[in-house]
Amino acid sequence: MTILPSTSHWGAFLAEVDQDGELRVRPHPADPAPSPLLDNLKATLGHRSRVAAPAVRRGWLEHGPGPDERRGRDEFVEVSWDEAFDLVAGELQRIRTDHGNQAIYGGSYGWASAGRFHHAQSQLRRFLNLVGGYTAGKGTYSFGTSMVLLPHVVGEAHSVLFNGSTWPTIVQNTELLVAFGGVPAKNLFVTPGGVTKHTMPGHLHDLARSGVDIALVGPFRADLPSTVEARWYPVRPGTDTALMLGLAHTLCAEGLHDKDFLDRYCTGYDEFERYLTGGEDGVVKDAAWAAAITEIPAADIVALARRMARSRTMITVTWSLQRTQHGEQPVWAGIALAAMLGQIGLPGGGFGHGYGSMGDVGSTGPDVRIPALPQGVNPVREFIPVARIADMLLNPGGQYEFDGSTRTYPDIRLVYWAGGNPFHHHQDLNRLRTAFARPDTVVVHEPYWTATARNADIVLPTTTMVEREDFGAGRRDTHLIAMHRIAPPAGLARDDYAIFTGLASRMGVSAEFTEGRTVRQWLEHLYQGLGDEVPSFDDFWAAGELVLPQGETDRTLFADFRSDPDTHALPTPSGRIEITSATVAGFGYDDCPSHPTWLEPEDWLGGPRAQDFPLHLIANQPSTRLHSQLDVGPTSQAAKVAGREAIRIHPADAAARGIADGDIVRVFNDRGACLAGAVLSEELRERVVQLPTGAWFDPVADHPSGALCAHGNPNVLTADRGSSRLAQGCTGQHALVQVERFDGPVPPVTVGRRP
Ligand SMILES: Nc1nc2c(c(=O)[nH]1)N[C@H]1C(S)=C(S)[C@@H](COP(=O)(O)OP(=O)(O)OC[C@H]3O[C@@H](n4cnc5c(=O)[nH]c(N)nc54)[C@H](O)[C@@H]3O)O[C@H]1N2
Ligand SMILES: Nc1nc2c(c(=O)[nH]1)N[C@H]1C(S)=C(S)[C@@H](COP(=O)(O)OP(=O)(O)OC[C@H]3O[C@@H](n4cnc5c(=O)[nH]c(N)nc54)[C@H](O)[C@@H]3O)O[C@H]1N2
Ligand SMILES: [Mo]
Repeated sequence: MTILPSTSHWGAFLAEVDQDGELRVRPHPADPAPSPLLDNLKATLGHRSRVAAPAVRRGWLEHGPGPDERRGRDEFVEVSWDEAFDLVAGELQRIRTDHGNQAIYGGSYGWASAGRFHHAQSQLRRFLNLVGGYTAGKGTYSFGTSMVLLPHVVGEAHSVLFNGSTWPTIVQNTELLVAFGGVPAKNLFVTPGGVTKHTMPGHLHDLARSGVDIALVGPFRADLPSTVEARWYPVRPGTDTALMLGLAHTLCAEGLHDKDFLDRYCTGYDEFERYLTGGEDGVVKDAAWAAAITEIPAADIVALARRMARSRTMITVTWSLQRTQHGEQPVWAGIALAAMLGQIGLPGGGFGHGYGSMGDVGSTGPDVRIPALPQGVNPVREFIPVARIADMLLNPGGQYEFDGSTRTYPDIRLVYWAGGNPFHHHQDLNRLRTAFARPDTVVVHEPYWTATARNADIVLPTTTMVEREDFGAGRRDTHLIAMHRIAPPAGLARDDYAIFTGLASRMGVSAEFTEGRTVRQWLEHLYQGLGDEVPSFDDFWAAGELVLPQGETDRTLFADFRSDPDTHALPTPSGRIEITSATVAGFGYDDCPSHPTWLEPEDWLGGPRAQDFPLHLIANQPSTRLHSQLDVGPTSQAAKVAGREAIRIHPADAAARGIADGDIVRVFNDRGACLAGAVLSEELRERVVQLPTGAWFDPVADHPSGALCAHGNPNVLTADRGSSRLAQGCTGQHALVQVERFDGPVPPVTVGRRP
């Protein structure tokens, strides 16, 4: 047995298959803080949730394509690869001829696996582009709202998201870190594409010892490691904007705002000030006003504002805050507040977005450009904002607004998914099931019988990253890792590349798709994109890794802008930070007005819905896995309570409901219900519960209490609505719910094995 290198989104590793056929995994030797998620990889090989052979839904096989309510409820019939290829190629051909390529939805959002060549979405798009294209999905679930908003406010998004002050700069220069959403350590093991050295735990350790004063703003104390001392402001979820406005009003009322900075570097502060002081709507947004909304005492708000004005202050906002209804506002208000402090562009001061959301935010080192599989050009221009998938399927021809334009949903006949799990990532899963009944055909490539595979017509089993050859690295990685094949493919699984090669040959584009290359030849070809200075591919492959050139980069867009706002004008219409945006004002959206504004969401504790559903659910990222990936793995399973996903609930809220630690509870609202295992925790503020995403959706048919997920997927509870007409971003982070002890006969969780 040889131990071989590979990498994952949560870390590089070495692995071998032992005598019992089990995968043994150990972290990369250079990793100072390996991720506990590595253990989940043990569930990869031969797990009973693997898709063993191509499978076709019986109803589709017998009656042919068409809308079908039984999708997701039917049984599957295994077929040969040849039959599967004939069916998929024939159906693609039919759709193209009868409806045109825009009737194919190839957005296929999702994280798939690390590895530059076998990146499932790139493979899918390369293939679809060669056969006439597809309707695309624009943006991300991660920061889709900020991606649309930030260009209006500061001209572009990338610099804000990925090129802010580095952690060492913050540790050295920042005096006060005001962290909206904290710096959740659990998230920092993950970087898309791979990560060799986890440096964040070290940075957090340095932060703890640095004496930086920290204000943790958020409903969940665990969003900052307990080893990092902080003052906790347990704000009501979804009200951060009101808190920021209260802070801004205090700065303004006490003359603590930096008028020179606002004059020289910003536009539209006066309108914003008029709004703060009540000139716009008669409501003064002072600390007392903010206190009533946020439940943070007014005196604390005033004191915090004064402290912010006195210190080198970094305001950070996690991405979770924009994954909510009106999620544009906390990001825009955070920037306005930082502008009032006049520290944007100073080392360790200003505004940061996503510190604590991803392993590479605030990381040092250059952005490495690792070669990727060319996708070609999509001849179809049609797209949707990615999180509008169910709306699109349910309303063909329907109109909606997006970033200043009115658009029409295309009529989708075929949905093609490879490398994502919409029955993990999308909101209101009961609605999504209805939406998935609409197209003629759903094709899914998956290694596992996820809920998305179960809701397909044709499921094509794919290899996992340990069953094929590739190479991978993250955006700011230190190493390019040779991903060796560690085990043979499970069952009849094939690489996404092999599957598309089979389809391409049936559709007459095989030479264009493969360019005549084997997998190994593709790897060699892509590797050449690194230039002449690197060792030969064979040497790289034998060594198992390549150390990437590193350099310190802490020169931010805003530092240049600060040095000279004319030479380095921002790419906004005014060249300045737009605290008020004439462009956004021109769109006339009441759900995203011209400047940062407090807008009540539907799901918040201060609104009328809270009478029926009095607990605020935080549906955040799981600490025990990446999204839904390897939910059947040991790290993920070890944290389940009574076989269900764990829901954290404050002891007072639990006591009021007769719930004890370890009880199975039913979490519900008017959209759906799921079971979960109660964990009592004082780390939450009262009236907040936390149930992370990622438990594989396991709907119980005909349960007396209505649609019920036996396993604990919070997306049965979240609302399927865009952030606003501006960004139409995902709003899955929040939902109002009720929780009760579940005393009925407990339905088993069955999603972890083949259907
Ligand atoms: N309520 C709520 N919902 C959310 C969020 C939230 O905060 N709250 N967050 C959102 C965010 S930020 C994100 S990014 C999304 C994540 O949503 P997704 O990215 O869709 O979630 P994953 O579980 O990573 O799905 C990846 C799927 O690809 C499969 N896969 C892995 N490797 C391969 C491969 O090589 N080939 C193929 N064909 N398949 C492969 C995996 O088995 C898995 O099923 O969730 C979103 N959903
Ligand atoms: N272990 C692990 N790490 C991950 C991922 C994973 O699945 N697992 N996913 C990765 C991906 S794709 C992404 S996009 C990032 C996402 O990064 P984020 O979106 O930042 O992560 P979340 O965990 O969803 O949310 C962070 C914290 O925000 C807090 N929060 C929620 N609502 C509010 C609010 O209204 N106000 C305040 N002040 N705080 C609030 C929650 O308590 C939560 O723990 O994480 C990445 N990292
Ligand atoms: Mo994400």
